[in-house]
Amino acid sequence: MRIDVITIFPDYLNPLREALLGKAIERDRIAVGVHDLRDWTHDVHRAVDDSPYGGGPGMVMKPQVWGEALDAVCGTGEEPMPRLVVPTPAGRPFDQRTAIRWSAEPWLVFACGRYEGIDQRVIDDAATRMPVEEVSIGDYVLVGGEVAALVMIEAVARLLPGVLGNPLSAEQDSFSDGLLEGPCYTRPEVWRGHAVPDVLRSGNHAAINRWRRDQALARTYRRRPDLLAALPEGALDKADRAQ
Ligand code: 6GU
Repeated sequence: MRIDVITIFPDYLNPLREALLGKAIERDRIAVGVHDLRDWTHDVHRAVDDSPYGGGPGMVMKPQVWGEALDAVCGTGEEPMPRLVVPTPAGRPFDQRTAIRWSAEPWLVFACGRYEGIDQRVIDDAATRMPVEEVSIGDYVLVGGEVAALVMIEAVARLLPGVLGNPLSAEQDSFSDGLLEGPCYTRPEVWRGHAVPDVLRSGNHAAINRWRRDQALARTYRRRPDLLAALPEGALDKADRAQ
């Protein structure tokens, strides 16, 4: 997969080169390009924003600069085009299903806005040539789209073949079955007076699986009742419902 990010703060994306994602880049599972939006300005001040039509607080990112940047990074429609992602608190919610869907794409481009946002015509114009999604990572407001892009890129990258050490981790994590994962434990058996639950040391794998499922159900019920309510018909078996 290829991932490009356009931003006025390229250094904000440095964490992409660390740890799991850095390894994935080294091993050529992903190719990442980070681009400075100001490279496409033409004035001495390298201005990327201007005051909003209609008045009000804040500044809006200028369409000309973004238009040239997207033409240069995404192409103009002759060749294959990427899926364009625009992080914004006004977007549709990003979730694990979005991450899974994007993980099948060959090429993603993230257009990170700052200030009040990007002139809407940039998004509308891009949508005439490529698929475009405006997405939010949650119900709170960040200063810009960079951190949100990092979050989404990490969620997508860990789903790619050969990125996670153990591919079962991606299959078994929270949300893969619509529930939160329950607690996990490692050695020692007793730590500061707290013991590991007996069942996990019993060697009885049917009992362990049942216990884990019950823990996941109980935790989801307490912390995210909205997820339980959203489970499809038939997702809970008889033993689940006895919980
Ligand atoms: Cl994607 N961008 C910004 N700037 N703020 C956000 C967000 C995105 N998602 C939640 N808050």
